Amino acid sequence: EPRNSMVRGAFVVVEGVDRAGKTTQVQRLCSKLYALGHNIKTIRFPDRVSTIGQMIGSYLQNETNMDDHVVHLLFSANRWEKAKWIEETLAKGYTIICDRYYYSGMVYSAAKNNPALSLEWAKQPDIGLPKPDVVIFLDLEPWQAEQRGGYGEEKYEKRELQQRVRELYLQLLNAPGGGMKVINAGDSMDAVEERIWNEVLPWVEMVEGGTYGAKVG
Ligand code: ADP
Ligand code: 2DT
Repeated sequence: EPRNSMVRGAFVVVEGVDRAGKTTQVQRLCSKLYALGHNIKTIRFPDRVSTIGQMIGSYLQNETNMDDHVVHLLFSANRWEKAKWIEETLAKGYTIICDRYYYSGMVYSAAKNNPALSLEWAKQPDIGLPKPDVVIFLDLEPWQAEQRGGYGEEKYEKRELQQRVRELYLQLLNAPGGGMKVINAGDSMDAVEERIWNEVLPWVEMVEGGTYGAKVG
Protein backbone atom coordinates (compact mmCIF):
# COMPACT_ATOMS: atom_id res chain seq x y z
CA GLU A 1 0.00 0.00 0.00
CA PRO A 2 1.22 3.51 -0.78
CA ARG A 3 2.71 5.44 2.09
CA ASN A 4 0.16 7.71 3.78
CA SER A 5 2.45 10.68 3.84
CA MET A 6 2.49 10.99 0.05
CA VAL A 7 0.39 13.67 -1.53
CA ARG A 8 0.78 12.07 -4.92
CA GLY A 9 3.30 10.20 -7.00
CA ALA A 10 5.51 11.72 -9.68
CA PHE A 11 4.81 11.31 -13.40
CA VAL A 12 8.06 10.53 -15.19
CA VAL A 13 8.25 10.13 -18.98
CA VAL A 14 11.11 8.57 -20.93
CA GLU A 15 11.31 9.53 -24.61
CA GLY A 16 13.71 8.78 -27.45
CA VAL A 17 14.14 7.30 -30.91
CA ASP A 18 13.81 3.56 -31.48
CA ARG A 19 16.58 1.59 -29.67
CA ALA A 20 17.69 4.56 -27.56
CA GLY A 21 17.39 2.29 -24.53
CA LYS A 22 13.98 3.33 -23.20
CA THR A 23 12.84 -0.17 -22.25
CA THR A 24 16.18 -0.96 -20.59
CA GLN A 25 16.30 2.28 -18.63
CA VAL A 26 12.63 2.31 -17.58
CA GLN A 27 13.24 -1.14 -16.11
CA ARG A 28 16.39 -0.06 -14.26
CA LEU A 29 14.84 3.13 -12.95
CA CYS A 30 11.82 1.24 -11.63
CA SER A 31 13.94 -1.34 -9.87
CA LYS A 32 16.01 1.31 -8.14
CA LEU A 33 13.04 3.37 -7.01
CA TYR A 34 11.23 0.25 -5.88
CA ALA A 35 14.25 -0.84 -3.85
CA LEU A 36 14.16 2.50 -2.04
CA GLY A 37 10.54 1.86 -1.05
CA HIS A 38 8.74 4.00 -3.61
CA ASN A 39 5.44 2.75 -4.99
CA ILE A 40 5.93 2.44 -8.72
CA LYS A 41 3.83 1.64 -11.78
CA THR A 42 5.02 1.52 -15.37
CA ILE A 43 3.08 2.21 -18.51
CA ARG A 44 4.02 2.42 -22.17
CA PHE A 45 2.52 4.05 -25.23
CA PRO A 46 1.25 2.82 -27.52
CA ASP A 47 -0.56 0.45 -25.17
CA ARG A 48 -1.35 -2.22 -27.75
CA VAL A 49 -3.80 -4.12 -25.56
CA SER A 50 -6.94 -1.99 -25.82
CA THR A 51 -9.15 -2.03 -28.92
CA ILE A 52 -7.61 1.24 -30.08
CA GLY A 53 -4.17 -0.13 -29.25
CA GLN A 54 -4.80 -3.18 -31.41
CA MET A 55 -5.71 -0.91 -34.32
CA ILE A 56 -2.43 0.96 -33.80
CA GLY A 57 -0.50 -2.31 -33.57
CA SER A 58 -1.98 -3.53 -36.82
CA TYR A 59 -1.06 -0.24 -38.51
CA LEU A 60 2.52 -0.37 -37.20
CA GLN A 61 2.86 -3.91 -38.51
CA ASN A 62 1.66 -2.82 -41.95
CA GLU A 63 -1.43 -5.02 -41.73
CA THR A 64 -3.78 -2.09 -42.18
CA ASN A 65 -3.32 1.29 -43.81
CA MET A 66 -4.78 4.45 -42.36
CA ASP A 67 -4.82 8.13 -43.15
CA ASP A 68 -2.02 9.94 -41.26
CA HIS A 69 -4.55 12.03 -39.35
CA VAL A 70 -6.54 8.98 -38.32
CA VAL A 71 -3.61 7.09 -36.87
CA HIS A 72 -2.38 10.25 -35.15
CA LEU A 73 -5.74 10.63 -33.43
CA LEU A 74 -5.75 6.95 -32.46
CA PHE A 75 -2.36 7.36 -30.75
CA SER A 76 -3.80 10.33 -28.87
CA ALA A 77 -7.00 8.46 -28.01
CA ASN A 78 -4.82 5.61 -26.74
CA ARG A 79 -3.37 8.09 -24.22
CA TRP A 80 -6.76 9.56 -23.36
CA GLU A 81 -8.15 6.14 -22.53
CA LYS A 82 -5.42 5.87 -19.87
CA ALA A 83 -5.64 9.48 -18.61
CA LYS A 84 -8.04 8.75 -15.77
CA TRP A 85 -5.99 5.74 -14.67
CA ILE A 86 -2.86 7.92 -14.66
CA GLU A 87 -4.51 10.59 -12.52
CA GLU A 88 -6.00 8.10 -10.09
CA THR A 89 -2.77 6.14 -9.79
CA LEU A 90 -0.72 9.28 -9.12
CA ALA A 91 -3.33 10.39 -6.59
CA LYS A 92 -2.94 7.08 -4.74
CA GLY A 93 0.74 7.89 -4.30
CA TYR A 94 2.25 5.78 -7.04
CA THR A 95 5.05 7.23 -9.11
CA ILE A 96 4.49 6.35 -12.78
CA ILE A 97 7.35 5.71 -15.20
CA CYS A 98 6.00 6.05 -18.72
CA ASP A 99 7.76 4.79 -21.88
CA ARG A 100 6.83 7.33 -24.63
CA TYR A 101 4.07 9.94 -24.36
CA TYR A 102 2.69 12.79 -26.43
CA TYR A 103 6.16 13.93 -27.55
CA SER A 104 6.38 10.69 -29.54
CA GLY A 105 2.92 11.44 -30.86
CA MET A 106 4.04 14.83 -32.13
CA VAL A 107 7.41 13.95 -33.63
CA TYR A 108 6.55 10.69 -35.38
CA SER A 109 3.50 12.20 -37.08
CA ALA A 110 5.34 15.39 -38.02
CA ALA A 111 8.27 13.31 -39.35
CA LYS A 112 6.07 11.87 -42.09
CA ASN A 113 6.65 14.88 -44.32
CA ASN A 114 2.94 15.33 -44.74
CA PRO A 115 2.56 19.14 -44.81
CA ALA A 116 -0.82 18.84 -43.11
CA LEU A 117 0.79 17.36 -39.98
CA SER A 118 2.85 20.10 -38.37
CA LEU A 119 4.15 19.80 -34.81
CA GLU A 120 1.61 22.45 -33.89
CA TRP A 121 -1.29 20.47 -35.38
CA ALA A 122 -0.03 17.25 -33.86
CA LYS A 123 -0.08 18.62 -30.33
CA GLN A 124 -3.73 19.69 -30.28
CA PRO A 125 -5.51 16.41 -29.42
CA ASP A 126 -3.18 15.84 -26.45
CA ILE A 127 -3.91 19.17 -24.78
CA GLY A 128 -5.39 18.50 -21.35
CA LEU A 129 -3.66 15.15 -20.74
CA PRO A 130 -1.92 14.70 -17.38
CA LYS A 131 1.34 16.64 -17.56
CA PRO A 132 4.60 14.87 -16.75
CA ASP A 133 6.70 16.25 -13.90
CA VAL A 134 9.90 15.32 -15.67
CA VAL A 135 10.68 14.15 -19.20
CA ILE A 136 13.93 12.40 -20.03
CA PHE A 137 15.00 12.44 -23.68
CA LEU A 138 17.45 9.66 -24.50
CA ASP A 139 19.36 11.10 -27.39
CA LEU A 140 20.97 8.74 -29.87
CA GLU A 141 22.01 9.37 -33.44
CA PRO A 142 20.40 7.03 -35.98
CA TRP A 143 23.74 5.48 -37.00
CA GLN A 144 24.33 4.54 -33.36
CA ALA A 145 20.82 3.14 -33.07
CA GLU A 146 21.45 1.04 -36.16
CA GLN A 147 24.48 -0.55 -34.51
CA ARG A 148 22.09 -1.92 -31.89
CA GLY A 149 20.34 -4.07 -34.47
CA GLY A 150 18.96 -3.85 -37.99
CA TYR A 151 15.60 -2.33 -38.70
CA GLY A 152 12.63 -4.60 -38.27
CA GLU A 153 9.40 -4.71 -40.19
CA GLU A 154 7.49 -1.98 -38.37
CA LYS A 155 6.17 1.08 -40.12
CA TYR A 156 8.56 3.70 -38.75
CA GLU A 157 11.77 1.66 -38.69
CA LYS A 158 13.45 3.44 -41.59
CA ARG A 159 16.60 5.51 -41.49
CA GLU A 160 15.26 8.74 -43.04
CA LEU A 161 12.24 8.80 -40.80
CA GLN A 162 14.32 8.10 -37.69
CA GLN A 163 16.61 10.98 -38.65
CA ARG A 164 13.67 13.38 -38.95
CA VAL A 165 12.22 12.09 -35.70
CA ARG A 166 15.45 12.95 -33.89
CA GLU A 167 15.58 16.41 -35.46
CA LEU A 168 12.01 17.08 -34.40
CA TYR A 169 12.70 15.94 -30.85
CA LEU A 170 15.63 18.37 -30.76
CA GLN A 171 13.34 21.11 -32.09
CA LEU A 172 10.90 20.40 -29.26
CA LEU A 173 13.74 20.57 -26.76
CA ASN A 174 14.66 24.03 -27.90
CA ALA A 175 11.09 25.30 -27.97
CA PRO A 176 10.07 27.51 -25.05
CA GLY A 177 8.68 25.34 -22.28
CA GLY A 178 10.22 22.25 -23.92
CA GLY A 179 11.32 21.06 -20.53
CA MET A 180 12.97 17.80 -21.52
CA LYS A 181 16.24 16.68 -19.93
CA VAL A 182 18.58 15.46 -22.65
CA ILE A 183 20.77 12.49 -21.85
CA ASN A 184 23.33 11.07 -24.26
CA ALA A 185 22.08 7.52 -24.73
CA GLY A 186 25.21 6.48 -26.64
CA ASP A 187 27.23 5.84 -23.49
CA SER A 188 27.20 2.61 -21.50
CA MET A 189 23.97 1.39 -19.96
CA ASP A 190 25.37 2.05 -16.48
CA ALA A 191 26.41 5.61 -17.33
CA VAL A 192 23.00 6.38 -18.82
CA GLU A 193 21.30 4.80 -15.81
CA GLU A 194 23.25 7.01 -13.44
CA ARG A 195 22.46 10.21 -15.33
CA ILE A 196 18.77 9.38 -15.44
CA TRP A 197 18.86 8.65 -11.74
CA ASN A 198 20.45 12.01 -10.97
CA GLU A 199 17.75 13.83 -12.94
CA VAL A 200 14.74 11.84 -11.78
CA LEU A 201 15.29 11.15 -8.10
CA PRO A 202 15.07 14.81 -6.99
CA TRP A 203 11.77 15.16 -8.88
CA VAL A 204 10.32 12.03 -7.37
CA GLU A 205 11.24 13.18 -3.89
CA MET A 206 9.94 16.69 -4.50
CA VAL A 207 6.61 15.65 -6.01
CA GLU A 208 5.94 12.90 -3.50
CA GLY A 209 6.39 15.50 -0.80
CA GLY A 210 4.41 18.37 -2.37
CA THR A 211 1.46 19.21 -4.59
CA TYR A 212 1.23 19.65 -8.33
CA GLY A 213 -1.54 18.91 -10.79
CA ALA A 214 -0.70 20.54 -14.05
CA LYS A 215 -2.22 19.70 -17.44
CA VAL A 216 -0.60 19.74 -20.84
CA GLY A 217 -1.10 23.33 -22.01
P1 ADP B 1 14.12 1.11 -26.85
O1 ADP B 1 13.12 0.62 -25.83
O2 ADP B 1 14.41 2.57 -26.73
O3 ADP B 1 13.80 0.72 -28.25
P2 ADP B 1 15.88 -0.93 -25.72
O4 ADP B 1 16.03 -0.68 -24.27
O5 ADP B 1 14.97 -2.03 -26.14
O6 ADP B 1 15.53 0.43 -26.50
O7 ADP B 1 17.34 -1.18 -26.29
C1 ADP B 1 17.54 -1.52 -27.67
C2 ADP B 1 18.77 -2.44 -27.78
O8 ADP B 1 19.95 -1.72 -27.45
C3 ADP B 1 18.71 -3.63 -26.84
O9 ADP B 1 19.32 -4.71 -27.48
C4 ADP B 1 19.52 -3.16 -25.64
O10 ADP B 1 20.10 -4.24 -24.95
C5 ADP B 1 20.58 -2.30 -26.31
N1 ADP B 1 21.02 -1.17 -25.47
C6 ADP B 1 20.26 -0.41 -24.63
N2 ADP B 1 21.00 0.55 -24.04
C7 ADP B 1 22.26 0.42 -24.53
C8 ADP B 1 23.49 1.13 -24.31
N3 ADP B 1 23.57 2.18 -23.47
N4 ADP B 1 24.57 0.71 -24.99
C9 ADP B 1 24.50 -0.34 -25.85
N5 ADP B 1 23.39 -1.05 -26.10
C10 ADP B 1 22.27 -0.68 -25.45
P1 2DT C 1 7.32 1.26 -29.65
O1 2DT C 1 8.32 0.63 -30.58
O2 2DT C 1 7.94 2.06 -28.51
O3 2DT C 1 6.27 0.29 -29.19
O4 2DT C 1 6.56 2.38 -30.49
N1 2DT C 1 4.51 6.32 -31.92
C1 2DT C 1 4.35 6.17 -30.59
C2 2DT C 1 3.79 7.28 -32.64
O5 2DT C 1 3.93 7.40 -33.84
N2 2DT C 1 2.91 8.07 -31.96
C3 2DT C 1 2.72 7.96 -30.62
O6 2DT C 1 1.91 8.71 -30.04
C4 2DT C 1 3.48 6.97 -29.89
C5 2DT C 1 3.28 6.82 -28.41
C6 2DT C 1 6.84 5.38 -32.17
C7 2DT C 1 5.94 2.06 -31.67
C8 2DT C 1 6.04 3.20 -32.66
O7 2DT C 1 4.96 4.10 -32.48
C9 2DT C 1 5.42 5.43 -32.65
C10 2DT C 1 7.31 4.02 -32.56
